[in-house]
Amino acid sequence: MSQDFFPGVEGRIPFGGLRSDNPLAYKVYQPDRMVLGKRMEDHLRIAVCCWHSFNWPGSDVFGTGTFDRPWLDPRLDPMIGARAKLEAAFEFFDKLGVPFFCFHDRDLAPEGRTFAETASNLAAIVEAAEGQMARTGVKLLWGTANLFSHPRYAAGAATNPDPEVFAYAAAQVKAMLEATHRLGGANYVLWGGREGYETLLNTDLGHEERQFARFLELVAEHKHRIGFKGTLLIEPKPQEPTKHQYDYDAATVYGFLARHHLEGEYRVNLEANHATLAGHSFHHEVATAVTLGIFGSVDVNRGDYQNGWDTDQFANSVDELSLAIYEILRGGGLTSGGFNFDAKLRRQSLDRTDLFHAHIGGIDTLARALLAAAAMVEAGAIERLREDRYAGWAGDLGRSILSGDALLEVLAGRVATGEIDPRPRSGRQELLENLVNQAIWEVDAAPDRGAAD
Ligand code: XUL
Ligand code: CO
Repeated sequence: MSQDFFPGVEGRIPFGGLRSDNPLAYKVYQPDRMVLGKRMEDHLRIAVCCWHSFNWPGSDVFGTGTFDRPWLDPRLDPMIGARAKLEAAFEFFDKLGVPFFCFHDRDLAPEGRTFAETASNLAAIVEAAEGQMARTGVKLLWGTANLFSHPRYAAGAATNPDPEVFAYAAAQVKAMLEATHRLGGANYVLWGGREGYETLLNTDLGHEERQFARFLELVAEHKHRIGFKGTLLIEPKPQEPTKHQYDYDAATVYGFLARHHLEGEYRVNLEANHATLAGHSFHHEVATAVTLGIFGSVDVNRGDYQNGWDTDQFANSVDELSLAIYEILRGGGLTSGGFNFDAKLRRQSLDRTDLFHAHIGGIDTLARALLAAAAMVEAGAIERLREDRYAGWAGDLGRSILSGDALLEVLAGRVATGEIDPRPRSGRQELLENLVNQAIWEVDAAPDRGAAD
């Protein structure tokens, strides 16, 4: 396998600007550009994921892999393949110029014949990754354990009816949490793809809930035991592969965490198309998580509005992402989280450079959405209209209701005398929608607005 897996791209992807005719240049993304007093790179904290981009051959339920990923050849010694994959992945991260990557244990280190062999494979790859990280300066946004591909997890990992599977999953998460800690990961993610049910006829919902809560308690306990300072994140998804997943959406996850007194230990990693599958907009999911105090990180991608499954396409809508980023900025911005491209190429995107085109487009979309969201924050008009809508709550009546002084009897008395006689007011939705478009168009017209001096 070649030393240089992406010879079609020489060196770092440059910034070309909006008029650039170089398809392998950023049109908007400039890591050092200042936006609201912070570097663009620090606002977005972009990551590439290893699973779709390096460990998926381009297969679908009807067909085999189509991509040129020589390290996935089953005739190859799995560890030789794993090392070649790691090198190609770091060459890609470095040329793309992103600060972070993310991986599942099994994306980079193959499962062995025994747990001990698997653990030693992971340890060897973690050591190699450490070297690549030192060489390139690319950091780990988060690690996670694959608790869904192996047949042992067909009926769930933490929520499996067999406690031995629970124990096996616990051992796997312990190893990956420690690997993430060793690599200085900023977060650790738990996505429960098989934590749910296929049929209620064979499922003890209450028992599985207790198991799941216990699993999360044990992971949090181990995090503190080893001194891992990163954030634990749960990634909500309503279904697929399981018919129903317990971590349905941000609100469901919050309810579960609060019921088990775990809301101080976990936040959420929100994925754009998981929101769509749950019947929400991504804007809704981000706003809900920020409001509940559990917003953590983002898996950025998009679905297809005609398909009911997780198409994991690269994000390309500034309109949609600018609203989500607006909520993130209102909430104070990202802390340990980032924007991870949990997105995959289409099966016909066969050229090695297609992986660059996909990420460049997604990153520019994020950058543009950030500029639009920053313009909304700076103009302040949307926030002022929202505040004005609730202004009554700062008055005597509003305060007495919320403080608990005004009982129903008191309120009813004031209404009965005619002292309280509310008049409906406009919600100004169309005006607000125009202000959002104005911010987006303003960035179109003056792309350097907010740029560093
Ligand atoms: C699956 C998904 C996962 C998680 C990590 O839909 O999003 O890739 O992000 O396990
Ligand atoms: Co994801």
